[in-house]
Amino acid sequence: RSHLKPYGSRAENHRNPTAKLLLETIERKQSNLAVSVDVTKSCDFLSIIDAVGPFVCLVKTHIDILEDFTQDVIFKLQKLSVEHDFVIFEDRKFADIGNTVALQYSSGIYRIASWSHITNAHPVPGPSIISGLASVGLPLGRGLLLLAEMSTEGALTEGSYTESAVRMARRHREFVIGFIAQRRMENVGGSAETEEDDFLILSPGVGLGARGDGMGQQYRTPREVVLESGCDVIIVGRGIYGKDLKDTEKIRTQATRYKEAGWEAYQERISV
Ligand code: BMP
Repeated sequence: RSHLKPYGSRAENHRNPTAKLLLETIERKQSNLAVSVDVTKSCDFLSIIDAVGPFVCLVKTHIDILEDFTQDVIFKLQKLSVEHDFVIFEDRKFADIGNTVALQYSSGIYRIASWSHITNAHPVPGPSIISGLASVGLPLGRGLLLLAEMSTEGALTEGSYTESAVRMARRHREFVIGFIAQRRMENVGGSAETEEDDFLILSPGVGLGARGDGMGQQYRTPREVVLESGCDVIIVGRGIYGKDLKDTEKIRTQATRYKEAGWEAYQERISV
């Protein structure tokens, strides 16, 4: 099974350049940690990214949360991405018809496709959401994740919905590099696993402290996510920066803690 192999050796299973880049970055930095930087001020956004940069394979953004957004933020984000060697993932969760998502992805204030290596979409509109986004993202070498499952209590992303998401992804392997999900998807949707089916599983809802946030979020530990559920990347937000956004020392300590927990779980996984 592909996820029992080292990240670096899995790069060859992928034709999409962003999938290769992510796997190679994970291997190079020995980190399967992604930090989700959900803060409203550009200065906090950039200082958290600068603090966690050395410890992560990927930075996940919700760019529309920033209340003082300017193009300069993107310029600085891209600079940090090169300096610290991490992949950028704008968690936009597109969910509209092909024509609309193509415009939302390429245009507007954010022009997401121009700077974000990876973005994601809900499969709810059907395959046209993939072709719409691919018309913009593929020529730029970008990659797409489908939301096959969500981490929240009572999420509707289960059963035949998740199975259909996996089947949609299999038909668009050139652009869909994997899933936002809580477990591996190889055995979902009726097809046996092949090397081709080496989808990347990025998993949010990860925490070493509380089991929830009182607003529906549910947390599992890196060990549960990586070792027991076979996910490839742990996505951690508040578990790393908490409430004190200026305490970069603490943020670094937390990032190191999650990085080590994620990597230990992976090493145990590939050693069996
Ligand atoms: P936190 O670790 O602070 O709970 O943040 C989780 C992040 O992952 C948020 O940015 C949220 O939008 C995202 N996310 C999630 O929590 N669950 C999902 O199923 C999908 C997500 O994108």
